[in-house]
Amino acid sequence: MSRSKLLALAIAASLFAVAGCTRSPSPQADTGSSTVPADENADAFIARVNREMRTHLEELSAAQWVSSTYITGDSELLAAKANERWLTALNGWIEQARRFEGQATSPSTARARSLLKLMTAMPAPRDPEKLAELARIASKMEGMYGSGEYCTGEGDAKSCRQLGELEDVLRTSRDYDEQLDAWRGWHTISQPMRKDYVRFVELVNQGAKEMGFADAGEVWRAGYDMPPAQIAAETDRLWGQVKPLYEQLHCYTRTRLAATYGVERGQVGNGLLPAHLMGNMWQQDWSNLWDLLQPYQDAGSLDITGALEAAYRQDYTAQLAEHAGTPTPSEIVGYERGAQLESALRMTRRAEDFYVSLGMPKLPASYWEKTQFIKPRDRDVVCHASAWDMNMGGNPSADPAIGPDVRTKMCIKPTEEDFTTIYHELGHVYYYLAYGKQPPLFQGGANDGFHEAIGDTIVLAMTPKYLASIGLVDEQQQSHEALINAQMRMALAKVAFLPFGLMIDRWRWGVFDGSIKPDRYNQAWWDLKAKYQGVAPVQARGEDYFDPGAKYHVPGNTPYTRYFLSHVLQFQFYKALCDAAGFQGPLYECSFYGSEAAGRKYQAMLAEGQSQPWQKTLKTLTGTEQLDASAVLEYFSPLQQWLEQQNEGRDCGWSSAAAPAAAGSADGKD
Ligand code: X8Z
Ligand code: ZN
Repeated sequence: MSRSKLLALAIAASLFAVAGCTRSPSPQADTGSSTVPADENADAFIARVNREMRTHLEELSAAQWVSSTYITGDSELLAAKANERWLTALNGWIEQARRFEGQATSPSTARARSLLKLMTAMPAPRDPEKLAELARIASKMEGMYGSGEYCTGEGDAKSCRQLGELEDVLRTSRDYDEQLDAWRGWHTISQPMRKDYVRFVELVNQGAKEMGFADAGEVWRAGYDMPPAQIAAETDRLWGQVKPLYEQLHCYTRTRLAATYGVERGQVGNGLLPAHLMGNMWQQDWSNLWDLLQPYQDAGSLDITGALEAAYRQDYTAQLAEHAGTPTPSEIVGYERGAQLESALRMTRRAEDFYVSLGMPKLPASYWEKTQFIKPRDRDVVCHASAWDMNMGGNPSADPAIGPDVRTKMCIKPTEEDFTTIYHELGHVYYYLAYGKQPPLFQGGANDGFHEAIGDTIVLAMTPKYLASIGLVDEQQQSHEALINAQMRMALAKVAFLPFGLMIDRWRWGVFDGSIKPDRYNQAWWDLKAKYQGVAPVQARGEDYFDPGAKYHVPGNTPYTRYFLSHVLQFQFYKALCDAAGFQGPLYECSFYGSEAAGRKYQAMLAEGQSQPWQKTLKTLTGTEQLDASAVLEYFSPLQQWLEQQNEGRDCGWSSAAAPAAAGSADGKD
């Protein structure tokens, strides 16, 4: 998880007012908070918070790492307790900071003070019992998601599948009913979360109000160095820029689905795409539909998953071949896992190589020792990919020799999606490493969208030429057909994502501000899915379901607007780095692999962390302070033209009113 995610799990309001500022131990001593010196000025206060914060976060990260990589009731309890201690300490600091309100301080101290509150994604009530309840619910929901499974059959015939296996069905099967079963199956895991989520919303809203915000959604929107209302308008503006491109992709995809499944089954209602047929549980990335959507069959293969799988199989058969005699079933499993790990390590080393080619350091040895690369066999883990900064760049106060402890946690499979996700995660890791020398309060993305965009910018530079250079695809033809294929590959990941990146927090903002009440949670979710993405379930999804909870970031309480912003910012970064690398030519052809000039510029941006308003950081890299989706449009301009030709004469667009009403019962029958 990114550090702001850690903070998201953990930040809260205060238990005690310490305005008295005595030197005697405060009543919080048992929670780990230090005493508050009576004569402490604002600078000294921030310095102390920075010291104490590092110690707290080390403990919290360790507890959360264990609970995410070894889900049990015990690890859940320990993570909740660590979270509680952290939340309490943070409350104390927020309260203590009030002493300095209205005081003139250095700009850096003023910024650090305002960040204390603004980093809060899970504001907790002051009441210690409610704070503890919130910490428990947060751990519980994350555990429920991580251990979620869909079981069918009974007795000896009972079989259970977790998310990874259900995703495999959506990725590889083109059987309508089989996909529907996998999609519906996964969405059963979140039904029991609904009650917890309702309570969670009450608690974080109370915490937000106690901090002076209208609700928890406003806390989230306040983290963008602009008035909270403005970020909503900004995201609307950006969506307006890219919506016509999305609509073209949607229209083309609908036609291909109709060709595959028939006109009746290829759409829902008036032009909506069936949720279970998009190759992805949440319809956020359509890359897995490559077999249906590839524009030209004979224009060079871009089958990255095929190449990764072939390499995996080769490892596996090589290991088997070395075995004398017939291997036992457990030896076979051992070989499979050996090959899976080898494949995951190879993919990760490949991603590291890109960063190193830009002049960035190699990953520390501890990264390779402590990372979770593949899904363990013997226990439940949260497979959702994340990057962790365990000790904020080392702990000089404990031991100056302790270096950074950065890790990733994934359940890597040899697929294109996981391959690009590794590049994404290493973007977080290189951000942690670059800003590790900043004081803890400034260790974060310039805004959270920056953190998400670092690795994805590298993914944009994974051009067919780069992929061919690392042996994942064949030498590419130089033809218009090959270009359109390459653009389509990128669009299925990047353009398809845009409305999804927007709708999740449109839902949560509404939930937090009370305009979406619990009795309409699911209805409102599918209304927004229809409105923004133009997708719908093929059977009604009543309020017995809690479909938002089947997406990690809802039970994990990770704000999502960051990903929408990232999908705009990464094109701005990409263009700037291409310029820095001296690239000339159409944007979509640029790879800055191997450019130390681009790397230096990137690294300089990363090293700033969140020490200054993001607009300033953006300007240093790109020359503008504005978020702007025109680089997205510039990049995809050949594809947009091609799609417009393909769609000519077709009735594009959709009517969201035609989504099946969410009024059905939980068994899916209307
Ligand atoms: O959650 C993630 C990363 C970890 S920050 C794997 N992403 C979003 C998602 O999976 O929903 C990356 C893209 C969007
Ligand atoms: Zn991320």
